[in-house]
Order: sequence, then C-alpha cells, then structure tokens
Amino acid sequence: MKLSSAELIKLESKHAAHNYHPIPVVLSKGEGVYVWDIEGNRYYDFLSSYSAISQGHRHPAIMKAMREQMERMTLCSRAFYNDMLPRYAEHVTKLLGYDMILPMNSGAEAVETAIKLSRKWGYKVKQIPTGQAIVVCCKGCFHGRTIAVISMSDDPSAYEDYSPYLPGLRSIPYNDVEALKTVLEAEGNLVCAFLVEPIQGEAGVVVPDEGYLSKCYDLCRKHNVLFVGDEVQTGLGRTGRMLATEWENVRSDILILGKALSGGTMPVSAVLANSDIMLTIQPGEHGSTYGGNPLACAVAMASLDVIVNERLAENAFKQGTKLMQALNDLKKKYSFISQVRGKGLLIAIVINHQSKSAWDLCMIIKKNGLLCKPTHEDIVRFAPPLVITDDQVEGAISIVSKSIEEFSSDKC
Ligand code: IF1
Repeated sequence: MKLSSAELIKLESKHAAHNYHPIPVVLSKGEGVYVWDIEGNRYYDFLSSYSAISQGHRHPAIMKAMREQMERMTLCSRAFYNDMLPRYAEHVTKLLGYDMILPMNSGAEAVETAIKLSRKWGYKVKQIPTGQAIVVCCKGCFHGRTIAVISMSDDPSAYEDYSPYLPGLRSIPYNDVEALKTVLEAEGNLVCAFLVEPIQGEAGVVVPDEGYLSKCYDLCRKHNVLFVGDEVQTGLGRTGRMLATEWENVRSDILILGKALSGGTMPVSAVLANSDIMLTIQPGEHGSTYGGNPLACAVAMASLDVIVNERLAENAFKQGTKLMQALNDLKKKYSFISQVRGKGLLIAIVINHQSKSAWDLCMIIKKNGLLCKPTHEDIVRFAPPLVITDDQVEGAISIVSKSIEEFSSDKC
C-alpha cells in the first residue's frame, strides 16, 4: 500500500518515540548532493545527516566496497580475527598519523571510549590516585547522548531529568584559554584529559579564536594532560582540512572520529591514539559487539579513500569560501542576518528577526528545494556533502537568496 507523506508522518508519530522534531519532508532516495521525497521532489541536502554524508549519498566506490564485503562476511565479533580489521587499522592509522585505532560504532560510543581511555591512562601512566581522575570539558559542548556525555552538557534539553550525572568532570567556558589555565593550575595533577570540539557544532557552529586550540594544547603539554579532539563532526575534510585541528598545527593525543567515516552507510566510529596511551587498555577491558566488524572496516576504508582521492577537504574549503561569501553578501543586504560563521563547509547564519524564527526560514528554503535544519531558535546550519560542485553551489546559493528575500517580505 502506498502511503502519503502525511500518513507516514502520522504512523511514525504513533509508533516511534518523539525524540526528534523533523522538518516535515519524507525522503526516500538520495544521490550525491541530492535527496528526493516520496512525491518525487528533489532537494539539495544541506545537512548531510549532520556531516555524515560528506562523500555524497550512495557514493559508488563506497557502495561497491560495501556490496563486495556483504557477499563475504558482515560480522564475526572480536572473539575471532577477521581479515579486514588489520588492513583498515593500518590504513586509517597511517593516513592520520597514529599508532593505533580502537574501532567503535556511534560517535557517542567513541567519546565514551576516549573518556575511558583517558582515565585509564591517567591511572596507569600519570599515576592519578584511584577514583580522582578529572576530565575537563567545555560549556556548549555536544558529544552525543549517553549519560557520561550529557553529564558534560549545559543544555537543559540534553541533561534535564536524566540525573544523577557522572562525577569527575569540570566544565569551563569554550574559547577561553585562561579558564583552562586556571583549572589546570588548580588541579592539573588530577586531570587526565581536556575534551574539546575544534568547532562547536550543536552550539551553532561556534568557531573559536585563532590560536585557541594550540594554546590549549600547549597547556595540556605543560600539565601532562591528554588533548582529546572530538572530530566526529569537524573531521575528515569538513572544515577544509583533513582534521580541523590541522588549522592550528595541533595533533590531538586522542582523536575521535565518526559520521563521515562510513560515508553515511552505517554507524562507524573510531578512537585513535599512540600505543603508549592505547595499550593501557588490556584484553577484555573494553569493546563492542559490532566494533571493527568487517563490513564497517570495508566501508570505512572506501570512505577514507574517497575523501583523499577526490580531494574533498580542498573542495570543502573552495566551495565553503564561495558559500560564505554569498551569505556575507546577503548579510549586508538583510539586517536580520546578524552573523555568518564557519569554516570550510560547516557554516551557520544567525537570524535575528522580531517575529520569525530559523525554523520558518528553513521551511521556506525547503519549499524552494533545499533542506537544512535549524539549531536553537535562531541558527540555520549549512553543511552540504563535500562533493558539491561549482554549479551546485551556485544553484544552492540562488535558492537560499530567493528564500531569504521571501522571508524578509511580509508574505510569509
Ligand atoms: C542528533 C548536533 C551535529 C557530534 C560530536 C559526538 C557526536 C556528535 C562533535 C555523537 C553528534 C549530532 C547527532 C545529532 C545532532 C548532531 C549534531 F547538532 F547536535 F551538534 F552533527 F551538529 N561528537 N552530533 O556532533 O555522535 O552518537 O550521534 O553518532 O541526531 O542528535 P553519534
């Protein structure tokens, strides 16, 4: 039986938890930078599943690797060796310059893994007294939805009514080197890690001042604290570099990856570190049934190859610069656009309108053929697939311009 969009939305609302508030469009097909709804309307995908589809929907090379691996084996658990994990582990660690990988599935799981690894290192190597290890995190952070991770959040919609929270955390203002200095000077001997997003995504694409990450890194060195970079969203080319920390010549001691690591096919995440850190975890002390499964390994290798072979970081920078320029031109014209910010193809505009919200703008943009999602009341995020071409960026800019024009008029 063919169901309409309205019927499908109603069906989902009846039988699936209401933990999201989606834009009302029901998608059934994706290819490259485009998606189609069930009525056959085509849209630019300017969310890319929160940066997971950097390689574009159903990239042929990733599909091929996935199909071939599916014909052989999908999962065998870590109770046995499989013939893909060693190859993938070598590939990803060589590419990113680390000794070792610990493979997981979702981004939040990888963050949890990084926290556990940091604590383990804190006790085994730094010799922090048992039970006293501290992880420093940042206000406005988003690292996922698990209990440990929401314990770091200062957004009530993320943490409220999920107490009690994880102890051993210190939350400091983001983009504030002095705050890190203060906490490290006060209790640096107990701090195992500083966990940070190079650009804060959920906070609304908050780009820190130049030098912030490198100064934080230096402070971590001084106090023998691990610099843990959550590049689940900013990593793998999104900001115009393979890793966003490269903009400041920083190399995270522990690197967290997810999302685009599988090009939008399945949950694949990873924690990378050198062996002095990674080998503090012993057999049987951490893991996941699906972590490092052969299908994930095949898909991740292909996804990384696409990013490298198609120079997606370079393209992100090129197209992002154009998009940001166009948005800045619109900002000059429309006073309700109060800010344009971002790096590469991780961009946001801040809407300051007396009667209309970012949601209203997204609905107009959708009507005109482009999908994006508001974050908070007043921010619209643009994060298209990194494979986007010159012509496609032009097309998208004209849709956004037209929509902002409509938004500014009294018609809507
Ligand atoms: C949702 C934001 C993006 C992340 C960073 C870990 C994770 C995420 C830096 C967890 C996840 C998501 C998930 C998403 C919304 C989203 C998001 F708006 F909240 F910030 F991308 F911009 N570290 N980010 O951004 O990864 O466990 O989800 O695989 O659906 O809530 P995950």
